[in-house]
Amino acid sequence: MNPRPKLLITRKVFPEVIERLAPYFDIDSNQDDDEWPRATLLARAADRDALFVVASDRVDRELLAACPRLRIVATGSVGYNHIDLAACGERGVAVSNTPDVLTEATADMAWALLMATARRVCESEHWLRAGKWGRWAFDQWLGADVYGTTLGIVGMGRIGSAVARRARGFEMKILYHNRSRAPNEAELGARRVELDELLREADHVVLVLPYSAATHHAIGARELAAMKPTATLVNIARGGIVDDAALVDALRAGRIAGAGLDVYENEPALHPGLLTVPNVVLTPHIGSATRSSRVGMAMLAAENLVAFATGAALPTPVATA
Ligand code: 8YV
Repeated sequence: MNPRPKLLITRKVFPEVIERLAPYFDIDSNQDDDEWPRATLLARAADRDALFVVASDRVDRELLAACPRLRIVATGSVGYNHIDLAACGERGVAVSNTPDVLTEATADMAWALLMATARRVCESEHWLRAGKWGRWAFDQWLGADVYGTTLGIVGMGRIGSAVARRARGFEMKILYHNRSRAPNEAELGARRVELDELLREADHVVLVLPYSAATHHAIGARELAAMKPTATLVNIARGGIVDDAALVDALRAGRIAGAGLDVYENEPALHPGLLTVPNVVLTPHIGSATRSSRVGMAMLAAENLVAFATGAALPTPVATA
């Protein structure tokens, strides 16, 4: 009988996920969730046939060269910008991701950030906690309207569409920018426009596009200057899509009203300016962080690995060629 393939799980996962994988793999895993230096990752991965990684694990040529037996990389994320697909393709390494299972939770989070930013929920809460609430006033903590305003969605994939669906309840005009036309645009009541028009017209801009070299700093000083001074910006996609330094400048100068951010250029490190500007809501990359969504992601990564081990088709492959 062939020995079981060797699997490395780089982060702590749910017990049921280990149980699902255990019959099929010889497992080495980081269930203490230690922070591995790069050299540890390379060393622990070196003799593995399969890797279960997350978005902070860079799968590049260096790692692939260190893992000559590697045949599959299953990432517990929908985003796969941390994986060099061309290099995986050249080496015959399959790649899978975790679409769908996190769509609704992540769309909910976009709305949590949009609402909190528009209505200054965090800013006013900090003020209240600091004991500064002496009396009520007509012009206290005035925020931006959401109901009936214009929403601009940049990136109209699964999550973008889920954000748009929610916007219908707020009777918003929906503009979107995407490489291709969304097949469900009529159903969503959304109109495809160029990025500049979206930035000019939208009262609230939500970024839901994948990160790549082409989308690096897609929102920089020029784009922020094109937005309405009353507008808000939400990023639940990836750090690097927004030029964080330019955003800090824009927030400080009042070129936009506020921002809600779940992702950052060098996370978990933050641009220091973000911690000093008041009109920004900051969350630590929790877009998919509901139990059902995170268990769903880890389980889907596991199902891809089980399919690999049993010679079945991967349920959610990422094209590597
Ligand atoms: C993950 C994400 O929590 O799926 C993604 O692409 O950004 C998040 O849902 C994170 O990437 C962990 O791998």
